[in-house]
Amino acid sequence: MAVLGPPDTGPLAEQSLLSMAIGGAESNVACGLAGLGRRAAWLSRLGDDPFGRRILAELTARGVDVSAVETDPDRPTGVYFKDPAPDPDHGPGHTRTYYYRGGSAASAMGPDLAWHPALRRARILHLSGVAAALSDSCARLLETLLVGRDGRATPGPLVSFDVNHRPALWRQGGHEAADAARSLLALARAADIVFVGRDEAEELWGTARPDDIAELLAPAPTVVVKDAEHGATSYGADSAVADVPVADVPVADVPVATSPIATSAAATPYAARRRTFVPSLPTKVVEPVGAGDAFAAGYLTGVLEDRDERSRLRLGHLAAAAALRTRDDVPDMPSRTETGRCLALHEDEWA
Ligand code: KDG
Repeated sequence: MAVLGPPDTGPLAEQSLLSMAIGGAESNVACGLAGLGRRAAWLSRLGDDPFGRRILAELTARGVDVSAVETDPDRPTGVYFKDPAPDPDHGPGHTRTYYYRGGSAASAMGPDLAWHPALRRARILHLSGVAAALSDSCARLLETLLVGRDGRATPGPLVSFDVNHRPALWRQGGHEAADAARSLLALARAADIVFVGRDEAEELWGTARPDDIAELLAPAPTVVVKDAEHGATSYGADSAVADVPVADVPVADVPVATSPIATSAAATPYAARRRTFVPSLPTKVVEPVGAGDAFAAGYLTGVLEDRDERSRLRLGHLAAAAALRTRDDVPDMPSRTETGRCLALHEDEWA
């Protein structure tokens, strides 16, 4: 998406000049991975318009492979606006977003894309719940990629899923809160790695304790529960990527599900699994948008580099801190020297 917003913290309604940047959960993750030195590709659809051209140019400049991105001559690129004025639902410090994505090129993606050759070359396919709310066809694409997998026995990329609940998009699509809860739960349970915020799990499913969230999302082999400035807890096994074939396209932007999905997944007891907590880094927050995507990029970098769980979570926090310090959705990632220094810190020296 193109992102338009005021250059400062003034209310959107009072602005005469807006600056343009790029955003969108999946492309943000792709940029984060590329910024951390991994190979990343983004698969989506853009309009044949200046917004689409800007997105392609910026992703390319950031090192993301956009060769699989399709252009739709009949539909516009999705756009969203940021309003830094206090949000009545969330209070000060929370940027409000206004979406113009109905009928966009990306919203017309559908299940046919699940067979795109680029997806088979990837080691990790990263998907986001934002796409589930975009359209019914996008919803079916995510269902095909996640729920429609032949169990986890089918060879293919490790599938990572960030719940990314966006109530405004679900409302725009004419859905009740219960539709989002049901759909996102089924998608999350079908993933190999799930990222979810403690607050969004509470809002969606009424479950606030990280242990309970992990239990709810079983049988996903790895569940990472993020708790804002407090820290992140992961549940699962270190061997999550050991069995997947290695190829070279780590990220794809593919939309998800809107239609009702059964919620009867069998519960795997997480109590017996590895539980790792790493506190967040103290950081001056300029704007939180994009921090979750940066966290996912950092964590997945750790997975691709076969690092231990603590290092994966540390990389997530480091990348998230970079996003929190900027108003842009896509931050510059910490250098190799910086990540190396932070990974080497003793536990007492971290945070
Ligand atoms: O996670 C950050 C993204 O939310 C932002 O860049 C825009 O994808 C976006 C969305 O729909 O909220």
